[in-house]
Order: sequence, then C-alpha cells, then structure tokens
Amino acid sequence: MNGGEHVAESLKREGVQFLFTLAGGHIAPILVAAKARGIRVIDVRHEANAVFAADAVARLTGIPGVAVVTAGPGVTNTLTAIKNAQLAQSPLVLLGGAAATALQGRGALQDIDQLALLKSAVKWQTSVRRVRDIAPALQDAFFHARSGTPGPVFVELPIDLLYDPALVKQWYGADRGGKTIADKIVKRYLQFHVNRLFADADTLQTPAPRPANIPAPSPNQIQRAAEKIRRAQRPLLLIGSQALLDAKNVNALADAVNRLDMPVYLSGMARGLLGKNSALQFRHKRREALREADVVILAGVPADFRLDYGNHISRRAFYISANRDARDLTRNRKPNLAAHADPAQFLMQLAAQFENGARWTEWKKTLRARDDARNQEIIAQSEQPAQTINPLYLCRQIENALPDNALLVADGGDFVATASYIVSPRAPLTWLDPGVFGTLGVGAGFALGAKLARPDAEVWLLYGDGAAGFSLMEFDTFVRHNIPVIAVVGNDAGWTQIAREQIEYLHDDVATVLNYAAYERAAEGLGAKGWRADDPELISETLENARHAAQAGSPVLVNAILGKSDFRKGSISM
Ligand SMILES: Cc1ncc(C[n+]2csc(CCOP(=O)(O)OP(=O)(O)O)c2C)c(N)n1
Ligand SMILES: [Mg+2]
Repeated sequence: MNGGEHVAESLKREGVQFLFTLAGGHIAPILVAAKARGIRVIDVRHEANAVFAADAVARLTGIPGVAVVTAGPGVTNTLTAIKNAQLAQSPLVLLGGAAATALQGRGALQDIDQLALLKSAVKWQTSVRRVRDIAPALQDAFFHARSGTPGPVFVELPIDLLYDPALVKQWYGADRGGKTIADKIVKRYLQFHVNRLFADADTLQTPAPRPANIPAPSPNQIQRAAEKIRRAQRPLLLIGSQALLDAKNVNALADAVNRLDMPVYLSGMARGLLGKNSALQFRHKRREALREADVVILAGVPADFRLDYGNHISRRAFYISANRDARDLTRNRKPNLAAHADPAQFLMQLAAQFENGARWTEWKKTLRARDDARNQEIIAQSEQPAQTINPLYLCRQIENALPDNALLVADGGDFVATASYIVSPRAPLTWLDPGVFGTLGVGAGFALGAKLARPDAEVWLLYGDGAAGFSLMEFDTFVRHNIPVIAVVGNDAGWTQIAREQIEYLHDDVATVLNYAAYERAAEGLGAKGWRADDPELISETLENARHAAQAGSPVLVNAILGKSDFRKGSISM
C-alpha cells in the first residue's frame, strides 16, 4: 500500500463515507485510494465549500466530516470554513497536502508553514513525517475532533508519504549514481531519508477508532438540578447546538425534553428538536421569558452576545448551565450550578428524575399568549398588499410548501433571519446555519453535505442574494454529482442587514447595493433548473414546480424578487 491507501483505510475504519476535495497533485493518491475503497469523492469548486460540506456531514451524522485539500492555497482557502467549524464546535478532519519532507523550507512549490497558519483555528494538528505514522495520526485526529469540545483538526500529509515508494525514490534521486564524494554523501543521506519515510510501512495494521472522551454530569449535579426544578414556578430551558452533537441519540433527547415538560427555546442546530409544533416550544419573546424565569437551564448554550453576555438571565433566577466547554460554561456569568458535561446527557439524566405529567401550565399559558400574539403580528405584516414579493409572505409560502422530510440550510442576513422566525424545521437535525461565527457563504457546501448525509431529505437552501454569491458556482457540483437541492434566493438587491444600520447611522448606502441579478440564469448555465419569481400570486406554484424538478433529480434555484423589508423594526417598506 502507498500512503494514500493508508489514509483511505483509516477513513474507512472511522466510518467515513464522503470525501470532499478540490484536486491537487499533492493529494491525488488519497483521492484515488478513497474512491477504490468505496468512499464517495465529491470534488467542489472552492476548498471552503469542501470544508462546509464536511461540517454539515459531521453535524448531521456525528461522524467527523473529512475534506482533503492540496498544499498551500488549497489549505489557506479553507481557513474561514475551518474557523467557522471551530466556533460551531463541529468535529471535522482536514487533510492537507504539503511539500516533500526533504524539501520543506527550501522553496518548493506551494510550501508554506501550514501548521502556523492553522494553529489558532483547529483544536489539534500534526504533520506526519513517516508512512508508518499515518494511521496513528488519523486515529488521533478523529479522537480529538470528537472529544471534549468538538472541533476541526488538521493533518498535514507531505507528498512523499503518499505516493509509491519506487516513485518517491526516483524523485529524490536516491537510486541515481554520482561520481564525487559530495554526490555520494548526498545520495546516502537521501537513501537514509527515504528509508526512514517508508520504514515498517508494510507491516502496519489500521487501528480501530478510539472512543471519544465526553464529559458526563455527576449524580450530585443531577440531584441538585432536579430539586431546584421541582420547586420552580417559572423554569425555562434553552437548548443549543451542542446538545445535538450525538446525532444518533437525538430522539432520546427529544423524549427527555418532553418528559421534563418545561418551556423550551431552541437555537442553532437544536431547532426542530421537538418537531414542527410542540406545546413546550416557544419561538418569540425569549428575552421577556428569561427576565421572568426563576430557574434557567442553558443546555449547550453559552451566555454570549445572543443572551447579552448573560444579562438576559434574571439576577434572581437560579442559573444552571451544562456545557462540554469549560470556558463557555462560566463565560460572562457564573452559573449557580455548573455541569461540565455533555448537555444532552445532562438533560437525559435530569429527565429520568421526573414523572411524565403536565407541569407549570399557567406559566406556559402566559408564554403561549405572547408567542401567539407575535405570530399574529408577523402574519398581518406578511399580508400587507405589495407589488413585489414581501419577504415575510415568501417565508410563509415556503413554510407551507415544506414537506415533512424537509431539511433547511440558512445562508444570509435579514432574509434568513426572517425565515428563522417563520419557517419551522420539521424534525431534529433539519436546520443548518453557520453558527456563532456568522459566516456568509456556508450555503452550497452545507446543502451538499446535507443531501449526501440525508439522501431521503428534501434539502432547501435559503439564500440571501448577497450570500448566494459566495457559493453559486457549486451548482456545477450539484449537477455533476446529482445533488438535487432546492435553493431559494431572497433577492432584495442588496446586503440589507448591513445597509439598514449603515444608512441609519452613517446616511450612506455605499457598498451595500446589489442588482436584481438573474441568479436563476446562472444556475441554468451550470445545468440546473431556474425560476424567477416576481409575482406574489405565483410564488406558491413556483415553489411546487421547484419541488417537482428536484424530485425528478435536478438541482433548482428560485430567484425570488423581493421588496425591501425592515422586519426587525416591524414595518415593511417597499
Ligand atoms: C463572510 C462574511 N462577510 C461579510 C459578512 C457581513 N454581513 C453580515 S449580514 C450581511 C448581508 C447579507 O446580505 P444577504 O445575504 O443579501 O442577506 P439580506 O440581509 O440582504 O437579506 C453581511 C455582508 C459576514 N457575516 N460574513
Ligand atoms: Mg440581500
């Protein structure tokens, strides 16, 4: 086996099904060997999208996603997506090519200090120096990606480790003769170097995956939390992405939350955990609820800017936090009870302390009344007559069109924020957004990974028109690899989320204006189906057409021409 084959064997062993990549000579042996072992190799048009796709696979399956990119610019192009995965605590493995071991630092093609570059963006990294170290390095990589606070890891694989030994010896000239003493010394050094590279390579076995290290709550913490909750009048549970890391156990988690019977707000990857309509789930007026709650549980939710650095939680409340990340656990606000533990395990063990039954009914009624009132406001706003499509109206039409097997990807500013208020994810793990890094451009990569990980899902990609520009080219990948996703561009001809405040505070819209571009024709040019939707009367029909086209196997883009909206201020101006 060559080094590429060792890599592929390890990936198989770890349960990897997809390899996302953009070609390069440095990594070719990995791609060929992976394909030969039945791993589906998906080649994209920008390395960032390979990482976004791997991230989506990780979030949806719990198995680290894998991207392999070539040395130098291939690696540097992944940086934003890797950082995004780190802040989203998504376990993924980035494999990067590198210059030959003996040539590093000597001006070889695409040779830079990649480890220095990635250091602050990954939780663990290594550069492999011998073929025999490939399998242990990958075993470590997968272990670290999944353990503790999950995140991206980087494994650098120099080119001379990956190709056949005979070829590598030729490159080094270690099989060539030389006349002078200097020639002989160099030759001996190179022979020594090559022998070291390949030492013991043939006898190696691929090790079994190492079980991840996941912090668990103590029985004492569970008891104390249960006591507080039993005595609570107005408890509130916030569940965030980190509670959904164990993708195989999401239904057990949903059962536990139902058993607790406490009012719940879901964020990030936790959206959809309780299905489309749950009597426990509330979507609006979270801040008011937090102000009034007497026991607050943050399960996998950091007290960061989204909770005004913890200030949204009443000072009088008993504050419980369960988090795998020791820093997030106490960040900004020290919990009254801090469980350094997997939040899903925490909730499941907590729920086991409670009988099924209806609790806190008055408190829930209060919250429900507010939630309903806000929903009515949104509906009223969405029905204001307009020449162009009102974004709220479009989101309501999307909500109506979504089947039970829908999986949503959100990439954009105001349009997707609006969608997140109106569209209900149908089931656990059917909502993907970038997470706390707020990266525009995750869309196509996420949709790609999602459709591969969940072939039976109808994958909907909700794009702002600005956001769409980052990854529209991946419609080519969708077409080549038969990935029939449905994209809807909320086209308001601008970077609206930025424009709103820029205009208010600085009175100038410079750099925030786009065209009502024909994104549907760009998608068509790449071989997908496209629709332009500018008539509110026809939008639901267009969405149905899009669904049919996707069911027939084609990727689709609906370019919905919107009026300008100012959703957050509660008014719509066209
Ligand atoms: C990579 C990246 N660049 C810039 C931003 C800053 N940003 C946040 S929202 C936004 C506007 C998004 O525009 P669009 O996708 O069209 O959505 P809209 O707000 O118009 O609905 C921008 C530029 C960002 N979050 N990420
Ligand atoms: Mg826009």
